[in-house]
Amino acid sequence: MSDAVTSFKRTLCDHISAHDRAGATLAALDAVRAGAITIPELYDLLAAYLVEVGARWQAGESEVWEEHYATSTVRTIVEACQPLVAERAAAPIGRTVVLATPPDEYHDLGLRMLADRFTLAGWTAQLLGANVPTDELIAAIAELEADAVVISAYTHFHRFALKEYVNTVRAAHPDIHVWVGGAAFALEHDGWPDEMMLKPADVPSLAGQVG
Ligand code: B12
Repeated sequence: MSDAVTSFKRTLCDHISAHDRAGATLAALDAVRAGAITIPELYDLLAAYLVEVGARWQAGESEVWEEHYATSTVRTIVEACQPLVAERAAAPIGRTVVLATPPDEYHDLGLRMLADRFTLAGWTAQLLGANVPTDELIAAIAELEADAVVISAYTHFHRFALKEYVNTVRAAHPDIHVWVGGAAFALEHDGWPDEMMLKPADVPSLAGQVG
């Protein structure tokens, strides 16, 4: 991490610890506009920060509401970056990706960030968000003329449920490219083919694999 990014992270954490959502959001936007940090670097930093927040709660060092507060502030920052994402997006590459989490999976912030990485790479990224019923995902893929679908799972329970979800989507859309990811796949992907695995950092080089 460069000195500028380390210093920005300290400023950001200070604002969130002081329950200053506006200050945190302005600090993030200023850092991106000034070129101190790129949007993907900002998202990596925010994702790592939330893992730290979760660990503090698990260790009994912070309250549940503080985890919710931090998550909600991070979401505000990500949404506030939307105009900057649109400004910095590569020229359209003529590919559409639909992003969703399966039923009962409410962890969608990582997926939200991933949607912006696709936009920056020139894709049309259509984010459906969390808890999307199978039939609705199948309908959206058709209506939005998607080339690919990205599905995220956070817990192993949801990773297990994902199998049927993916199989049903593939039966309805045999030609669609499916990528899965999220924290449930962070350590290994036993039982899942390599070609379905995706790393956020690889998004800029994906277009050639689809279509
Ligand atoms: C925020 C949060 C929540 C929020 C989610 C808000 C939201 N809309 O996303 C809320 C409050 C809803 C929540 C609920 C729950 N949570 Co929670 N939550 C967290 C927390 C603090 C942070 C997660 C997060 O947003 N991380 C930041 C994002 C950006 O990271 P990410 O999702 O991993 O995404 C990164 C990559 O994985 C990747 N990525 C994501 N998706 C995809 C997809 C593809 C294809 C690719 C390539 C990459 C990719 O991109 C990101 C990096 O750029 C973690 C703590 C932790 N240690 O992680 C617990 C945590 C995940 N939660 C946990 C639990 C247990 C729950 C609950 C069951 C709690 C409860 N008893 O109700 C419920 C489950 C609700 C449900 N049915 O889904 C556990 C999971 C344990 C486990 N592994 O089984 C954790 C780890 C907390 C803990 N230490 O116990 N949670």
